[in-house]
Amino acid sequence: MQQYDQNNIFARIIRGEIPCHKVYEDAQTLAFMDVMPQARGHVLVIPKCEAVELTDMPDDYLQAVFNAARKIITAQRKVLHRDGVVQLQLSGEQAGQSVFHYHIHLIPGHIHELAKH
Ligand code: DGP
Repeated sequence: MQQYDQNNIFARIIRGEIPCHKVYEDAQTLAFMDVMPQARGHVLVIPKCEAVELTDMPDDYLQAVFNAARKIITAQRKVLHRDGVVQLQLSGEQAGQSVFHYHIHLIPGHIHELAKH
C-alpha cells in the first residue's frame, strides 16, 4: 500500500501551488480538467483530504466527492450532449494508479473510445 505523500501533484493543486482548470469546488472537494484527457470533457474529482485510494476515504469526503461527481456529470451531459459518462477510479499502482491522491475520472463517452483505459 502506498503511503500518502503530502507533495503529490493533486495535493499541490489543492494548495494552489500548481495551476489547474477548475470546474467545481466546495469545502471538501475540487474538480478540474484532466491534463491528459481520454475524451473531450474529461474531469477529475478529488477530496481535500489525505487519501490515496478508496479504502482511505472518510465517509463524509466520500459522500462529498460523489455529490460533486453527480453535479459534474449532469453538467457534462448538458454541455457535451452525450449521455454516456465513464466513471473510473484506479486503486493502487498495480491497477495503474499514477497519482496517489484519491480521484475519480469522469469521462464523457463510451468505454471503448478511451485511449488509455
Ligand atoms: P490515474 O492513472 O488514475 O492515477 O490518473 C491520473 C490522472 O491525472 C491522469 O489522467 C493524468 C492526470 N494528471 C496528472 N498530473 C496532472 C496535473 O498536473 N494536472 C492535471 N489537471 N491532471 C493531471
